[in-house]
Amino acid sequence: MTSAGIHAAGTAGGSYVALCGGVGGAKLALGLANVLPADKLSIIVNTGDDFEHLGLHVSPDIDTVLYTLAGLSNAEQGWGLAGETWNFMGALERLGGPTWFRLGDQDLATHIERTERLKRGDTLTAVTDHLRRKLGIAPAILPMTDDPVATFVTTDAGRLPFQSYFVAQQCRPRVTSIEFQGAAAAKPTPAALSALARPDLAGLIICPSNPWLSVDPMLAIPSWRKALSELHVPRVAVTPIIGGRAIKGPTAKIMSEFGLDVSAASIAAHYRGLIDGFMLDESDAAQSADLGLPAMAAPTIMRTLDDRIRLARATIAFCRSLSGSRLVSKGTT
Ligand code: FO1
Repeated sequence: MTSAGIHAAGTAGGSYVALCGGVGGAKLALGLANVLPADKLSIIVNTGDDFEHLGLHVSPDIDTVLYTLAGLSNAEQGWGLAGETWNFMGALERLGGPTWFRLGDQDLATHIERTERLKRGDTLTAVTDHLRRKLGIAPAILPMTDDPVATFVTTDAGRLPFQSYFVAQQCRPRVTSIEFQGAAAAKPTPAALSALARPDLAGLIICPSNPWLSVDPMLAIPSWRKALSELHVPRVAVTPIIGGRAIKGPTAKIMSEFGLDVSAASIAAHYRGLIDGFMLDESDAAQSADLGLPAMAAPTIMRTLDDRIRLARATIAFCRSLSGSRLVSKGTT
């Protein structure tokens, strides 16, 4: 991120922590990285999608954030690299190997380098920081934990590991419950906790990721939920549901399978007690009044980089507008 890419206007020096999952979250993370100075943004990423595949440790949400912030991502696909080639997949297919989870030739280098470093004893945090630097990304990109956490989806087709549900079954099975194996014993990383403990922290932003699949893995880690509930700065969530539907992915489908209204209000209710403000799309502004917490309506559909920057600015401004009330309501310690 060149300094020219940073429009620091209106951030008044505070640092921000963004919680991010897959594609939708990465879009806002990119907007924030364009608006905030690099040393004022820490992006904390879900690792519940991680899995072992062909002997490689694959961290899809981390890679989506890395590639997006490096300007290398395949934007329309949402994951993987632009201009990717698939020679490895073709060669593997010829040998009868599994090709349901597609690993591009350049993408493969990420999984091999990460797996090698993890085998040498590096933490996922250290590996991710190495990859971030090599890809020329300025803000900190931090796994939510260095401990193993794996999302499993219980469906009418059985209990599926996340990638089997999401990729192999293309989210078709009906979901009855979601669990995060390992979360109860997992710990936030020291780097993530210190980002939350910074004296200049001015806000926490939950990016428009799927709450049930991409944010709940973090909230299922006891000391994560505790750390978030004890924050003395405004915590704002951005809706992934616009006009009753999700832009991408299974969020709306899972909500209806859980018997929830597919609405921004259901998202706000999901985060109740953990957020001080909720950003919804301007098309849903009418819902602002009955959310039971401060809400701001803004354009939340992000097609262009400018859309991402505009939403990032609006989210930061919303955090700052809450800072007075938040400190008063929490009292001064
Ligand atoms: N998503 C797919 O729908 N099909 C794939 O073949 C696929 C491969 C893949 C490889 C590396 C990677 O980092 C992500 C990949 N994804 C693929 C996306 C992955 O399923 C993510 O977990 C989702 O983006 C949800 O976060």
